[in-house]
Amino acid sequence: MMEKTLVILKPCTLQRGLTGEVISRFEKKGLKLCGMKMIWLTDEILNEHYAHLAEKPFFQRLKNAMAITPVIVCCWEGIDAVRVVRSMTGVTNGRNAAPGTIRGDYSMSGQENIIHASDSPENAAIELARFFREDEIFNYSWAQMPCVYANDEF
Ligand code: IDP
Ligand code: MG
Repeated sequence: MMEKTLVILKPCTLQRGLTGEVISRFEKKGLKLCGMKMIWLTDEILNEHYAHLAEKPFFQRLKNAMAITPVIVCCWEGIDAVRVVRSMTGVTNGRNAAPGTIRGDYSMSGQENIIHASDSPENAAIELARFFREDEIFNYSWAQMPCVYANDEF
């Protein structure tokens, strides 16, 4: 299924000058960039986005870390994009993430782990609506399409 998913380049990624590297990985994989902007995350949006972690002892520290600099939010599209991007991301703790994954290659931390990626199609839809207005997601004709996929795949 053609899907859109949310990726957030976290402040550690901006601080370390890794934004281009990370964006480049998704481009090279064959994902289509449908939206991208730099925003400063507010406490309000972080409370929503990390609601599932509100009871954790590291919750406040995590929120602080996510607002040290602006972040870059991206919308990537592809067949099974949610699963593909999650598998490129690797497990949460960078020290446990497999080499070849983004966290496995660039992170040594359980918190400072380079990107956020939506974990299900349902959450991807919710999260994209959380960070993007409708007119900030672009549907355009993509010249790479017939090279990235066989014509019976889309
Ligand atoms: P995910 O980003 O792999 O989906 P979640 O469990 O949804 O992982 O956690 C969201 C974010 O919270 C993580 O990416 C990481 O930055 C932070 N986090 C999760 N678990 C820990 C922890 O045990 N210590 C510190 N930070 C954590
Ligand atoms: Mg998560």
